[in-house]
Amino acid sequence: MKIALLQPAKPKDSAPAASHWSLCRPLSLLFLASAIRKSGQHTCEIIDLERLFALNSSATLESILSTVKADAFGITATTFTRHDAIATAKILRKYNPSVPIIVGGVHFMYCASDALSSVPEIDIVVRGEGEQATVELLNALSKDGDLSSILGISYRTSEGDVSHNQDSNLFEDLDSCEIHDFQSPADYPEYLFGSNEPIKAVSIMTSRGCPYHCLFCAKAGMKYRHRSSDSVISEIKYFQTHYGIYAFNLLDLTFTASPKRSIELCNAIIKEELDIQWWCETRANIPLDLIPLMAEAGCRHLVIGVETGSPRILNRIQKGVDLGQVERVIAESVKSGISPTCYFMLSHPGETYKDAQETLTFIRYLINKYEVCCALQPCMVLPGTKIEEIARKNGSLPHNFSWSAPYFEKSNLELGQVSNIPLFWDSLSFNELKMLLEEFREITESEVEFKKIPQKYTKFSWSRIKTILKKRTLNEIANIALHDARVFIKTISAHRKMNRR
Ligand code: B12
Ligand code: SF4
Repeated sequence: MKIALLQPAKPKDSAPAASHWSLCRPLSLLFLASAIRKSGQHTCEIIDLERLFALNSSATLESILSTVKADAFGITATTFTRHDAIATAKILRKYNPSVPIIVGGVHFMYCASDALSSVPEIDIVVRGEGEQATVELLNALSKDGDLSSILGISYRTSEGDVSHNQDSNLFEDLDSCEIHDFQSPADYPEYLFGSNEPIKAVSIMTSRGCPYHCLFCAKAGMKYRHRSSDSVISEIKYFQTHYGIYAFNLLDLTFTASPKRSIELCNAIIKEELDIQWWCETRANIPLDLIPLMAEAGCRHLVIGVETGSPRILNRIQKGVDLGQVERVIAESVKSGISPTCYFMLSHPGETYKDAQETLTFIRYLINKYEVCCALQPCMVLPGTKIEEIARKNGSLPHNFSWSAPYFEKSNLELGQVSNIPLFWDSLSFNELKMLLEEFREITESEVEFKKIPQKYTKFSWSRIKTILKKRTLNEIANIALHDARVFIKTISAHRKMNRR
């Protein structure tokens, strides 16, 4: 059986920020493709509509989809792309009335009933990780069509009722997913996240899940599992040898969720002298001595979810860290040559204007003292989160809110947010949020411009220079030298500007 796996295009009315999001290979579909290939019984084709539209903005969804032929369709979606996923399903059904349409991904996994009862074109929802369920679905659809024993799916029965099978187990054998040879990274303009310079990069995942329970997070509390160091190293080497890529965005939910494993992987990267640069997301409660090791293994940028500068709110949202830990991780990162970015949010449950002011004060302090980059945005409501539960109770979401119904909130755009995901409202008003975000922009515009100094060029260790000399051609070394000289001059002039102020 052949399945066409589709990633929807991104909505056209996105916030300005969305235009900067880089295209990256659709990892979720690549994992499914790898499982299908491994089954040896079925085939698949990946259609990345986001990429196709980025290449050709005058194409229409209908013109692309009308020619796609398969025995089943699988569509992935985030909450941001849910409406485009639904539009995709409708067009596919129009041209293929009897071909089953399966949906999955972080959006649909938490609102299967909603999707099946509101969108007749969706036949099956895969509620969890899709590797096993997709293969089992293809097996069943190619035989008698009996779906009753497939774990982790919801579907419409022949009587038209929605039926939910039991949850599936999480996928454990992460080393078995070989996705590196699907879709060339050369087709994706992906760069190292957090870097001021466009450094060609590719996204990889070294683990899945996160043991923490942040109220707003769509993947909170999902069991943590990781790949072996050998498997990660061999994927890195594959991209180095086949594509000359030396920079990697590690898309793990929390790269440091298991410090023991992070230490193991960093040591393996150092031992192999891979000479890579990488970006990852972490939390403030990691052992401080892990940070210099990560730097030695090539970590250049990391994101820390700080969320708020108010100790009261930090406690209330059960982040499990304090502001002292945040500051220590930042200080250690900067000292080690890693540039940290701190993510903050406004409009947490119970957050007052005074709490929000504390967030701005903390941001100003971090920028002044450590020259860190900070991002601030209002809290969004995502399906399956604790925040969704609270939003339905406090009226922030109407009680009959459906994730499948059209949703366009123009005022979100005024706050720099995507227009199709509801924001969480509690104590802060729209005008207060707007003022706070304006104040944040003023802080960052005046401070960051002069203070964001590329740490990696000020901290060139001798061992790194030796590794580069060993690995690169003369031409590449000359390019690196030119590039560094340019950044050095920029840095000096930024310092001079700062001193004049
Ligand atoms: C890379 C990334 C981005 C990139 C690019 C994403 C892109 N091109 O789509 C950028 C930086 C642009 C980005 C932006 C945003 N992101 Co983002 N991002 C991620 C990240 C780190 C990795 C996504 C990924 O590849 N996951 C790996 C795959 C394997 O997981 P998966 O998608 O769940 O797939 C499995 C199952 O769901 C299932 N499955 C998936 N699809 C399908 C389809 C079928 C047919 C089947 C059967 C099964 C199935 O099988 C898969 C394998 O087991 C995730 C966090 C994470 N680690 O997952 C956040 C995440 C996806 N982002 C998130 C958010 C909130 C955003 C933003 C809204 C941020 C913002 N505040 O503006 C924007 C929206 C952009 C968007 N396109 O949706 C949330 C999504 C929540 C939600 N309900 O949608 C996540 C989960 C982070 C989080 N912890 O909450 N993001
Ligand atoms: S630490 Fe990050 S990934 Fe884990 S639950 Fe919190 S926000 Fe989600």
